[in-house]
Amino acid sequence: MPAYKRIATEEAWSTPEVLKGYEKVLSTKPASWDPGFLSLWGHYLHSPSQRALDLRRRIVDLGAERIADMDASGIDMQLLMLSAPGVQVFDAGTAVSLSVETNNQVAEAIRKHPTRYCGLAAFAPQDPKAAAKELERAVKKLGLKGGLVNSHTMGEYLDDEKFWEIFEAAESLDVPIYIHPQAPPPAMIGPYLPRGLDGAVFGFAAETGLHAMRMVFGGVFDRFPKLKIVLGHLGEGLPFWHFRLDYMHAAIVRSKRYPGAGPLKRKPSDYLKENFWYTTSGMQWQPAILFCQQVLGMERVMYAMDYPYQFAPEEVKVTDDLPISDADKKKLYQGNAEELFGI
Ligand code: 1DF
Ligand code: MN
Repeated sequence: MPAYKRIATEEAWSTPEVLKGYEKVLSTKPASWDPGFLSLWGHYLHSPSQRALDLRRRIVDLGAERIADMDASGIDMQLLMLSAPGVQVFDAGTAVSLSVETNNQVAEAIRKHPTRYCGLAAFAPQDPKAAAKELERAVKKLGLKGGLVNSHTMGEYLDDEKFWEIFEAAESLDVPIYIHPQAPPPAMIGPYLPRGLDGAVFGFAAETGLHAMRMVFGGVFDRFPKLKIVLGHLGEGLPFWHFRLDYMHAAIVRSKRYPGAGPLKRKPSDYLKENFWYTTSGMQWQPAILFCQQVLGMERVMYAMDYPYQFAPEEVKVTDDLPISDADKKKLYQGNAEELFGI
């Protein structure tokens, strides 16, 4: 028995109602409306491949099969989040009502299995006021641990001030917002598609890293200095970029090159170190994990599996075998998540 609980912090679920909504989007919107969504859910909902079959069964299950899979891979607890793109492809009314409905459902599963599950709240950025209200309800009434946004909402990013009441709510509730990937939006995805680079293989990281950097350069954290953001996939590559981001941002500011990229109170890397937390989802590779721990600090990196997309029990061993102390392993697997999410 290890001397820590394994809490997996980016674990996906969905509901038959949301998947039915995706079917409706796929059958009613033209393919050009959102090629990334078509690539992702056109595949997972319709492919006869074993990977897609397993995914369709596992993603909607919060009962016996999921718990058995957790037991088989040594996962004590999952932090559940509504799988990408969540409610963010629906019209505002549908998105708000489905966010409320899915938050109620995940809260019910957590009540049934309080030692195995905790969760984040879905919300609908399409209606920022309703999103802020739902985040507050989900945290205060349902006991969810923060909010989840599946990156862009129909091509829009949260650095746009019209979304900032969501950050106001998160800051005043003192809960983090997880920015989970989704496919790049129509304006970005063109060159990714022909070589299969739009999804989790690379496009997700380009899109989600961009989202985080728009927030940093857009001054979101000067306006909301206590805002806590979580990124998966070891920060979508951003930890590797600190030096260049700082150097080039300073050059951009000095030369007054862009009206939308003005001076900031701190260096870009300071925000990435002080306002962001990181999970290891899909990145069970020791050199990358050790680099992130070195650059970001032992307190900032948390374990995640990315079930059921990356249900790989053997990868737990990679994390167990990291050449770090048992105390640091406990931070990675348990302590950092307990502290950040209030588990
Ligand atoms: C995939 C990967 C899909 C991740 C996901 O949600 C997801 C995938 C739709 O492999 O297609 O969350 N992921 O986080 O790496
Ligand atoms: Mn994921």
